[in-house]
Amino acid sequence: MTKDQPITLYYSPQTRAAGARVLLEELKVPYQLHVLNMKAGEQRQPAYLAVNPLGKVPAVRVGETLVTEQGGIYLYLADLFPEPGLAPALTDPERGAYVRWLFIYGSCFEPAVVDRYMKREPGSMNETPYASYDALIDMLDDALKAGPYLLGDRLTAADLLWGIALHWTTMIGLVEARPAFQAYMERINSRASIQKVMAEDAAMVAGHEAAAARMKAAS
Ligand SMILES: N[C@@H](CCC(=O)N[C@@H](CS)C(=O)NCC(=O)O)C(=O)O
Repeated sequence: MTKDQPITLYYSPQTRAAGARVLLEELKVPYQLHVLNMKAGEQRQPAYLAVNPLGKVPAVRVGETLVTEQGGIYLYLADLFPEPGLAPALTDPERGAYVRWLFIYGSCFEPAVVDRYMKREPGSMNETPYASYDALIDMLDDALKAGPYLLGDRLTAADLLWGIALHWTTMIGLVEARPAFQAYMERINSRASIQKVMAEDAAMVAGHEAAAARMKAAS
């Protein structure tokens, strides 16, 4: 059964893979990290391109099953390990809102913040997959003002994804830290799982920088 198979998370610290690791911590399942040093370009080497031809993390392998893309990984893992209750069941009326927020993240929020980061003109509302940045951010604000979580009282895997995403996008000024976002981020980011992953990431990054510098000096 897939559920009892070993889990490998293809990982690099302080990247989008951190959220997938936080989810595994919250699901309380054993996993191993396959760490890629992006500062040394390991994600573009053939060994990793055989896992994800896009050279992007996260990717997760559970037994024979490989999943890439943050939304896909959250959806898959939270369903595979339902015990902590981070995924409304297929028959739960809240399943629709849950899946919507997971997909809004990848289909709307990521393109919106990347457009802003690249200072790209997004085009008209009907040309843009997220309509407009303001419409998207207002929709998120409305959901979080009602709070405390995206689905109301219930914490789901979608909150881990969004809490972490708001943390890095507000930190670099791509998204304004509206009061509802601030309160939500504090709620999510104070979780022990996130604190643990952030602390271990900081140490890992320092090791990667030193290794990349040694490789450069030796070349
Ligand atoms: N669409 C992917 C994007 C993942 C992504 O952009 N990951 C970055 C790290 S934050 C990456 O792997 N970059 C390595 C590279 O492009 O060389 C997802 O949502 O999982």
